[in-house]
Amino acid sequence: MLLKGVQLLRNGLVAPPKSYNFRLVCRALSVQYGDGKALTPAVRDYVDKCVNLCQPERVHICDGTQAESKLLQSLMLKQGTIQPLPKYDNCWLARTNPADVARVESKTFICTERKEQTVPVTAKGTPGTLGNWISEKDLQAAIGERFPGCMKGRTMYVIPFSMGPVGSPLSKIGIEITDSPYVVESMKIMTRAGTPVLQVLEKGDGQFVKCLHSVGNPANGVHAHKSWPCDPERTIILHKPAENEIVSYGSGYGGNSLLGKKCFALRIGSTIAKREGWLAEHMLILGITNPQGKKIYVAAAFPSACGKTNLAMMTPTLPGYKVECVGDDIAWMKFDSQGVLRAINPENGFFGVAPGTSTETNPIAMNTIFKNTVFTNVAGTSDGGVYWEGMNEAQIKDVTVTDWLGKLWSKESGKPAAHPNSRFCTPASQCPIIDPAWEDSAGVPISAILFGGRRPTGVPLVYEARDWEHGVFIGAAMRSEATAAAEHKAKEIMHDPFAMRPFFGYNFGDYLAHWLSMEKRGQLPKIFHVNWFRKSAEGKFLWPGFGDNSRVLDWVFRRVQGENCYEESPIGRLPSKDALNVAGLKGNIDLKQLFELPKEFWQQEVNEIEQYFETQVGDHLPRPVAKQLAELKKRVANM
Ligand code: GTP
Ligand code: SPV
Ligand code: MN
Repeated sequence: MLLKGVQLLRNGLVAPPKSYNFRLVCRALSVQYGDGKALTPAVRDYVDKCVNLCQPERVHICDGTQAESKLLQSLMLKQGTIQPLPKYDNCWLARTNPADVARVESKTFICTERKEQTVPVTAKGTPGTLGNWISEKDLQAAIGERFPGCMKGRTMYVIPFSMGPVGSPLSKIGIEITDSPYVVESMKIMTRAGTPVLQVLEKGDGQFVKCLHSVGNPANGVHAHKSWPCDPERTIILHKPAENEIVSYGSGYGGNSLLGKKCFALRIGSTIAKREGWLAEHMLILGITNPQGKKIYVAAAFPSACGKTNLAMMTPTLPGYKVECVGDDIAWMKFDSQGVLRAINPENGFFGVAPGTSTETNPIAMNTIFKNTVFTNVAGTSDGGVYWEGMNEAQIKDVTVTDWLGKLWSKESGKPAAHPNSRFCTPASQCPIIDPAWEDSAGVPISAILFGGRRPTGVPLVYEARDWEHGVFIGAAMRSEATAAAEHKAKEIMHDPFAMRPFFGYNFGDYLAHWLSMEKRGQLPKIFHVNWFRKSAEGKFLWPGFGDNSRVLDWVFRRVQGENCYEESPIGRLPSKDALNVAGLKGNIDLKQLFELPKEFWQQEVNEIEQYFETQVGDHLPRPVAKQLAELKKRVANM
């Protein structure tokens, strides 16, 4: 297909016409910042193709320095994208277009030759919910309708970045091309970005993931919101795993635009992991030391806005315990030559949910985020600070508050001051409990994996899988209340297998088979399911959560050490009587209600899972997972 001077070739999303010559463009185009010569030939070629397609006025090759940050901050100040927060040190507040506030799952696509490489074949008449497939032809058309000339008159930024420590054998490199200085500054926090990455590319195999991003052309008049250009109606996020390529258009927000995160580390990452025999997961990683001084590492998959950041930085209420943070959102895990499952956090920062973060719930986050941080869609205060729901209200006693929409706010309005998906973007290295091994290129050994979600009824505080196969089934059967992290209706209980529903890079059935295949690779961590969110009939949380979740980690720890502190139940292993350490727990905690397994609920749950597997996964469901469901069904019938 020929698109206004740009030919999009089959073996890549973005390719120039055959007659195209890089040196010609270089002469015509001013490299406004950075050193074009530092680019490897393959990177230059990619930049060149993007220049040809997007037709920017200038190119800025990011070096990752502080001087560069100063420059971009003053540019964003001038454009009104950010405002300073003088109450803190080098902190900024960005307010987005209210139409661009979260990930858009319905506009996120994976392109493979055959549809079932991306998604399972669903039952007749059932729309799939495990990802969206797009054909090559439609993908080319989508790019052709959006990208030609989209950066006219503006600057194209080239961000070399590493997921994982620069130069580590487990790390992978990406090049993100964007027209958003906000994305540049955020990527410099969330990844290791800048010139050193180019040096590694030069010395290594030269492989990188191609990431093209544009907010769209403000000159087209589609941007009502001057300081936050975006094109919400035409937003689209495209992935081509076979080419290690990502193209994202129209949104500047989070996972839509910081392409190292969900697009690369999870969607493309999971396809690379499948090929290479490892796992790329939506998981936090933490280290926990018990009162005897023994330390283990735990990974946990909870859906978006369901408590990963909080658990990863937890301050245990149980005396003698210490938690240290390796990562809060993504884990790359691989068995080493000794058969030990080792995990690295490919990220360099936290893009964490602001509302609910306070000195009571997450003091460690509060001690991390008030320097070198970009806040997005939180409220601002007249003393140059920030505010959100759940933060100590004493903060706003003598000041006026401007809400995330830029309007003067009062509590009486009944509206939230901060958007429920407002976030802080902050360097991981600033976390006071960052684990000493968080940048260890060998990764940390994982002894336990937790799955969890927001389950207001029926699901106990914690239970343990009977074995690996049962654990894989538990991951596959995960459900959780929808949150503001994506465009779904809040409160609806949705299936979110492995907390990966929005992030699978390939067919979920094949993903399950891949997880099952880990069984022969090495020593398997124990698998658990946790639920901090069970509610009483009055709608109150039954469990205090946060630091008291250390009581659940204590049980997990003891189970990992082989302590016989469990009893069997139809759904899995529960803490035996008195095995959960509740000493010193404040308030009246109704443990009976917290662990109750109502037969009717579990019958419905089993039917729902059965229905889901049948209609959504169909023939792609591996037999061992179907067998696990059948066995659970039998046990529940005999409850
Ligand atoms: P993503 O960054 O979207 O992947 O989310 P996340 O899983 O890191 O979620 P996060 O830890 O930021 O938690 C989101 C919300 O859940 C916040 O408002 C927290 O206050 C709340 N939360 C976290 N842990 C608990 C808990 O143990 N109990 C209760 N009741 N709420 C919690
Ligand atoms: C999530 O939604 O799981 C996030 C935030 O971690 S975002 O990066 O926007 O995807
Ligand atoms: Mn996440």
